[in-house]
Amino acid sequence: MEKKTEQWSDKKIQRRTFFSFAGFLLASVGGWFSWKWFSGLPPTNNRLPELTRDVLSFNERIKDKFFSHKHLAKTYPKARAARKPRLNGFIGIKDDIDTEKWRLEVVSPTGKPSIYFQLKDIQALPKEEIIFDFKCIEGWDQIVHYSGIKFSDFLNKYKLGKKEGTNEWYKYVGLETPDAKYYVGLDIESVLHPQTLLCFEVNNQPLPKLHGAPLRLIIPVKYGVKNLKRIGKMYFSDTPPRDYWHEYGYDYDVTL
Ligand SMILES: Nc1nc2c(c(=O)[nH]1)N[C@H]1C(S)=C(S)[C@@H](COP(=O)(O)O)O[C@H]1N2
Ligand SMILES: [Mo]
Repeated sequence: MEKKTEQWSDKKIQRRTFFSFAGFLLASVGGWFSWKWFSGLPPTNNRLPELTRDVLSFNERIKDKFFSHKHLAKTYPKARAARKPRLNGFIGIKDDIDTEKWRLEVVSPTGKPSIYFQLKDIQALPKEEIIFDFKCIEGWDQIVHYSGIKFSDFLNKYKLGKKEGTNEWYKYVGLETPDAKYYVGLDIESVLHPQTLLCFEVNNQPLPKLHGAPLRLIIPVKYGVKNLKRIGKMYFSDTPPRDYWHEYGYDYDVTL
């Protein structure tokens, strides 16, 4: 009885050895043939650029994930958001504001008259929300829940931010409070980032005055300083717009 099992297992081992060796042979021969096929393709063959393009765009995707403005900030479940988000920085928002009379002024880069938007023009776009870790350069952070519209949707819908008659974006966007006391400059890549929002709600409620009513910027790829509250004016340029904290020596970019 014991003898028999031993014989069987010997046979099994032999069979396995044979198959794995055959598999190895097949793989090598297959590999050699596909290499022959690939390298032997005439340069005019359409399949060749297609294959290399696949590899290139794969590399591109990896690069974008780790090194570009396109990476997404981490998001959290709503339950993690602060019920009473911290308030910080009140430059340009201390005066009272009549949100009915408020308008967002968008300055024409070519000297035409400004365009003025009401809140309802902004709220006409698809609503988006984000729950993310808001980080202030002073050293605190907090998970917050904001809603608004994508900045990119706003620009695309109202055809703003591109050079006249072209498909080319201006390199920067400038934002200022209505009294021009606080102002920031933003690179266009960060403005067009899918998580960059023009917000009118926090925790599903209209923005309180000190969080930037009626409209504030939420730009999760940057530190708090760039998240301008109470936007009054927007403009476009190819040179870096003036930036309040940069004038006090902070890094212009403050990308996280
Ligand atoms: N108008 C205006 N926006 C501002 C500031 C400011 O002083 N004035 N401070 C900035 C800074 S430094 C931070 S950390 C955030 C704080 O936003 P919060 O008060 O909603 O938490 O607002 C930013 N936006
Ligand atoms: Mo901040």
